[in-house]
Amino acid sequence: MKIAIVCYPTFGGSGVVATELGIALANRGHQVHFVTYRQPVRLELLSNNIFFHEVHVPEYPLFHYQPYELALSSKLVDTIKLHQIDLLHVHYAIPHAYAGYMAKKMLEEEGIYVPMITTLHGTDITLVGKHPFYKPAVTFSINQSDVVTSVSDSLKQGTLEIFDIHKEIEVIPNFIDSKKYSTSFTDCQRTNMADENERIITHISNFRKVKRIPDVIHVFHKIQQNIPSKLIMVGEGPEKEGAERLCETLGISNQVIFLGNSNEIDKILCFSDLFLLPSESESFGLAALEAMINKVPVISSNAGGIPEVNMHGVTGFLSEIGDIDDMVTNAIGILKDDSTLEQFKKNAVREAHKFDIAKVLPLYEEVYQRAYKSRLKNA
Ligand code: GMT
Repeated sequence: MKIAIVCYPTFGGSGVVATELGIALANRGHQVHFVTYRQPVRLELLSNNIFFHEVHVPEYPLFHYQPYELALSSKLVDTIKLHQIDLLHVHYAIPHAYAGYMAKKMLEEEGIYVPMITTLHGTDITLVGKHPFYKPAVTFSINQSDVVTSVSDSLKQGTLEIFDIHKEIEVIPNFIDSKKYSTSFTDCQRTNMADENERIITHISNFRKVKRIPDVIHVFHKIQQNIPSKLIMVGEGPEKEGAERLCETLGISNQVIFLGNSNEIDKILCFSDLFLLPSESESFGLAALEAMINKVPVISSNAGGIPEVNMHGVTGFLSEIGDIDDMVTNAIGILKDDSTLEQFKKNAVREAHKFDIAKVLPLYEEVYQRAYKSRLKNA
């Protein structure tokens, strides 16, 4: 099949999922065309069945806001016609489902019918999409999609509560390619990061408010009073500066390493003993799953879809949002001795395998087949 994928090309989870899905589809013999404003970060190599089409938005001084949706929908129309694309898969409703719908309509004028699959990822619904300024357009474009998928059951329920949706929402969870991790690094270069007697605790995110970065620091502050440890903070975002200042105030700057954005997440997770994810809201928590496949147990909040990934008492622990003391108690419970930590590590990787791409990819392919058949009906 020839599939056009629209996504954000940045470090965010939705872009990562879309890119990894595209790569996996290409490995299965499909032809995949990414349409976005920059080559996606995890898309290192293009090949004879992976293409990238850049959306350019020409600057014009009259416009206070440059019209990205317009440029994207035009690019979709051109790409779909030129490469005879069979279906369109848009990740993140805003503004991708809206631009995709416009492209569909323009193509229909020319007698071309392309089904559109919209995958909801989280903040497009829970944070941005529900804003009254966006809600009517988001509701409309979700309802106009041929198939709608959501990355967790929690996000599905949230979407149905917030919007007036009369389309079936199918849950297809996020995934991980466990084969990529079976050749795990044996030399984790742990000694570069911490002393031998120290535990390594990691947090990876886009450092937005929703991630509750101060909770990460406070939880670590209390853990290190009981257990010698280092904290590795990976990512960039608006809360980073405040986090650095908080570390100074608490006198723990020499134990916290800020690494910035990284393409070597698995190398970092390879030497980690614990992952912290105290988010306010999280539709799935792909970062937690990436930790788990790298044998790292997770201490998290119970927000949104996290309980569908992190199994309480098995792969880590869940706490109420903001319950720092409970997170500390749970973290110490895991880190206190090697045999307990080892058990949680084993559980984490075992549970992560349940989200292997080999199990999830067929669910997307089945959706594509169904949508493709509707294309034939409408042709
Ligand atoms: O977490 C973020 O702020 C990034 C956001 C995104 O749009 O990429 O992540 C969302 O999608 C991921 C992939 O489906 C999910 O794993 C994250 O849980 C979700 N984030 C939120 O719901 C806050």
